Amino acid sequence: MITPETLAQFKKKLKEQTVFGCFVKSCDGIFAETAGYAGFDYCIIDMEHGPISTDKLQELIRACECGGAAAIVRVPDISEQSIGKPLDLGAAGVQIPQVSTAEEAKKAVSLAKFYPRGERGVCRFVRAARYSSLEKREYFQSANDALVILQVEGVQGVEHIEEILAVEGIDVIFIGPYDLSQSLGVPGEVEHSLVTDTMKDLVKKAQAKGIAVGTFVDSIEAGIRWRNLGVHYISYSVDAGIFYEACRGAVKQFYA
Ligand code: 3PY
Ligand code: MG
Repeated sequence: MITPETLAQFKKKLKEQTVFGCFVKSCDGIFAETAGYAGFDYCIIDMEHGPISTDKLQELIRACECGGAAAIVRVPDISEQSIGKPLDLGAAGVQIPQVSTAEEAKKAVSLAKFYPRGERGVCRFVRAARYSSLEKREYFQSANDALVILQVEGVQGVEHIEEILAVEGIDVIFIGPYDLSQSLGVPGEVEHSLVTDTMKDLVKKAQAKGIAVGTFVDSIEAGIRWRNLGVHYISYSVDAGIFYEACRGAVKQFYA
């Protein structure tokens, strides 16, 4: 389990500088564990896109903890089961896709927090509560510190950004550039000025409210560029993509 101290350190870094991580789609813990040994601050275990199931999720969260990366779980939707289960299994935070309105943002936060900040389903015989061995009050308090990361990645979300930013309990507004590019009518063109100008505007608005911004990048150059523009949660590529690039580079040199 991530300790309250490690989680607090992660949040401090997120506030003051930039944390870097990668997406994990592999069902085996090897990639998530290795990403931590390499120095990534977090992994996003992706249950929105890819084959990861709940029983694999437990192993992947443990692998993140072994390697030292915070285990963030991207859930498939805004529902009690999708948001509550990863937190019960000990995830450091949840990342929720396609948030378009303040109502959706409030619902997402509420499902991730216990009373008085929300209405997350209660069971203390779960891994996050060390199967009941954690003192009850301590569990309810520390559980509410888990990160809540909301993805704004469509025109509707962009239009409602001020109301979304006003919702209590959001740690990061994550801009999904691929879904945003589709929503803006330029699918896949994440470097199109329509996309990057919209993203820059969102970064400014979130910064004005003191909320960290995150994004996905599939190149190191883009990661550095967004970092320099004040994005504090940079999610670089995907385990399989990073592995592919490394293999491809080797093969190209061998056959050169
Ligand atoms: C997007 O680009 O839409 C994302 O969700 C990044 O993973
Ligand atoms: Mg997306």
